[in-house]
Amino acid sequence: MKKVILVLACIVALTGTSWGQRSEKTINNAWEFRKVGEQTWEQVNLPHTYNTESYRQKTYYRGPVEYRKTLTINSIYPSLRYYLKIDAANKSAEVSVNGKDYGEHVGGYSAFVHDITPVLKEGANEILVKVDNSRDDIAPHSADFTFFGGIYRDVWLITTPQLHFNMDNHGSEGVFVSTPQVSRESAVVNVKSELVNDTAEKQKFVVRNSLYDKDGQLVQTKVKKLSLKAGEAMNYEWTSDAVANPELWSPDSPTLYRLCTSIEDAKTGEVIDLVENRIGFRWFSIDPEKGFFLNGEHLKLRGASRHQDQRPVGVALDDEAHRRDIALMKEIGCNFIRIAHYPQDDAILDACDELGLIAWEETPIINLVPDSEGYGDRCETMVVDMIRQHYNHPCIVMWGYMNEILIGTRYSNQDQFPAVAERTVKLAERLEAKVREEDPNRLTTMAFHGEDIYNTVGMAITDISGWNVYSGWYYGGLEDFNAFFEDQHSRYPERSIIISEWGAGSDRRIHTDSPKPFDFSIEWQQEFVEHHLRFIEENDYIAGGAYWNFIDFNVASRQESMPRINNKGLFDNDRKPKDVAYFCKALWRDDIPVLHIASRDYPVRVACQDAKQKIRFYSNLDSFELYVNGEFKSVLKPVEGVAIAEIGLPYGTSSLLVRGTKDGKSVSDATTIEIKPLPDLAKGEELAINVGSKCSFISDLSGLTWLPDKEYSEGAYGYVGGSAKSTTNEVTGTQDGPIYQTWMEDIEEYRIDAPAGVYEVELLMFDKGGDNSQMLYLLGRDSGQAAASATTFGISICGQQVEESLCPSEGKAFMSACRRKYIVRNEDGVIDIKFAPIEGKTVLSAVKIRKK
Ligand code: GCB
Ligand code: CA
Repeated sequence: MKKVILVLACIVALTGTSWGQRSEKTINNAWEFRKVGEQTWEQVNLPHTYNTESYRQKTYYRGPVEYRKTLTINSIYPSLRYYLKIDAANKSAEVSVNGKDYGEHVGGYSAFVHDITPVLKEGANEILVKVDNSRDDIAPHSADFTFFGGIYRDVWLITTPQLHFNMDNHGSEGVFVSTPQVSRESAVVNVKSELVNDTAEKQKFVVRNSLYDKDGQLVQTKVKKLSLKAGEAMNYEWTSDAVANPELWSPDSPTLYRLCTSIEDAKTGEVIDLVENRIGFRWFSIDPEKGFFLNGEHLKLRGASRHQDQRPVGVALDDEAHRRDIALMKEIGCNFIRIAHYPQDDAILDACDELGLIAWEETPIINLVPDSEGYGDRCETMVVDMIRQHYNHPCIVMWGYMNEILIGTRYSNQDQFPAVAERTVKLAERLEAKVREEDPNRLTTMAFHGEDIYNTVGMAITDISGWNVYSGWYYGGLEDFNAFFEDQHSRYPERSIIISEWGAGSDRRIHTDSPKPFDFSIEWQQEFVEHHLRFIEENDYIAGGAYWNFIDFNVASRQESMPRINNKGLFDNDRKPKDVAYFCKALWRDDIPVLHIASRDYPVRVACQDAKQKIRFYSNLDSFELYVNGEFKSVLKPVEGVAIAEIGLPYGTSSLLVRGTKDGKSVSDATTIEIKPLPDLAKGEELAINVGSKCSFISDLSGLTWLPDKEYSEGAYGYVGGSAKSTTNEVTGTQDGPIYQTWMEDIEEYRIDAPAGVYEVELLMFDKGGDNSQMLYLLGRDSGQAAASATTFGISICGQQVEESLCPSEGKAFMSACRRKYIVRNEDGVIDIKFAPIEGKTVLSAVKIRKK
């Protein structure tokens, strides 16, 4: 053995070849950052974004910035080439190294590589990266998410030997692996490798492809002798022999093989360059009647779309945070992910390969194709970047390239629709052809918004029509969801359908017994998800669905109940599951018992002693037992994942325990619910009412519950006259926006029966000003516009005039919270608050009273 090594060493010494090695390392530390125009540089680490203010304010910095780093290289080896790889910089990036300009990369969601060998020197090297997230000429044109700027993924220094796999191909590794034929009996691997000889001599070498199974056993190895003249490049394609009885890749069993593609010295066998890929053997098809098939078996695609931000770091997430998300999705039973609306971190793709999530990945071409010079070219570059970079991932089954691309002229600028539609169809046809040329082995798709126009203008050109349908949320009721798809399927029976988006918002502070669309209650989201998900499950012609969204995500411009957040998540932005996530789990997972008391989102309730509490349980068991405070209560039998119990609970904290078995495995869940009595005015407790709403609102600042409103009846509280109104526009100047966003308009009186005494009465109001409704999908208009005249009215409480002429906006603070306390004397056991209109309509959003 020793001898052989000696001999080899001699050969290397004699021929004088020293190839050096491929190495890859991140260089994320000790960068500096500044906005263009600023003098001082700030120390930062990558990944980094300069937009985390988007969690706090509706506008965020969009403009040019600079990053710089001094890269110290101790020794430069002439046998090596040096590359700088940036995994993502949003939206455009211009790199220069030691003053040499490398031009611009467009697109904020894919990697790019520069060969810095010619300019690199021993000692200090200056890297400068100019990034700009304000570029409207780069997709997305507009979208419902924050365009976080920055170098927000890893930066790598990569070296390769001078004879190497091509590093100059759209950020790819120069090796493209596919599995064009797979069956249970046999599979074939195809490997296209791009080889480059950057040495000054002709090189003779071999390319070796070795396939290993999941245990590391060699399955096949093949070599090919090749040669390249100095400075030349070539492609070499290898198709493996049939692999007998391959272990297939699937969500249940994501088996990965390993493929090593190497360039080896023809004489010595020394490995010169080496690239490793993982392979999943699977095949798939889609049928407009029967849905999606993986490895010949029907598989309902069950999943969610995933945005990538997390407070407080924005999109500058470390790999483990990305992987955590895929693990959470897997845990609730997803077998599918729509990687929306843009290519994501390699860590996501790796995790999908490993955990078995089937992926749709897409480019961020959204809302509108603007009439801007070169837009289509830049879109095509993004498509090619995405496909070449993620081509080797077995998880990817479909490529998407546009989202709701016709919506941009549907709600405004409708006169431009024909021209927009024409150029959109043209670009779609171009990109569709490009995707098919780049990757004939995957399916194509795109996401339409729920209007028939996509069919009529000629956009239905992809293998799968993705539909984003929000019935039961932005429009229509739950049943309209079913009707939409039944109609599509009957009129276009030859089209394969996937539900690329469906979702409803929710806010843990908001609860009700009578939920309805757009109340942002936890309860509406639950009813909505329960209905829609069952429909998706039950209809084979629907290939599957991607719930919108896996998480509550940041949209700086979004208003609604949690400004800056689109709160349709199954998980919140911190990745805490909402109860409804367990409904998905109950429906989707069959391999483990699922039993969840769905009261975590509403653990503290204000109610009368023993008043019936509606409690949901999400479970895949046939039946389970419920115990309250240690006492057996009942046996519950879930129907399609849900059981509901109405149980009276005493004041204080009660314990709930459920337990049962499934397939011989026992499971239990336990939690507590606290019932707080209604406030006792005599004791000085506060009575707070969320006027104009059937929902209670629990402040996450004070913990105070604002009770649902009702019409006045004797012995209680309530409004007299007026009509209930609501808005999804933001009310500024408060953390408790939802209290204001529902109100009574034209209210005459608010009455509260209360023991006599001196009271502090607090009224919450706002003036919505002019016509300022935020439009569907956020396509335009803003809040807080001045009105022609400001709402003004007088108020008297307990017969005492407390406001002769109150103008909540004072003529300028429209859409802004106005909260006033009055000290009044209640002598006859009723606090009656009377409103007298002067200008516009009287309004009241909430009232709170406390006996002094
Ligand atoms: C959509 C968009 C998505 C939005 C979503 C919503 O249709 O494709 O980007 O976030 O609706 O929540 O309104
Ligand atoms: Ca209210």
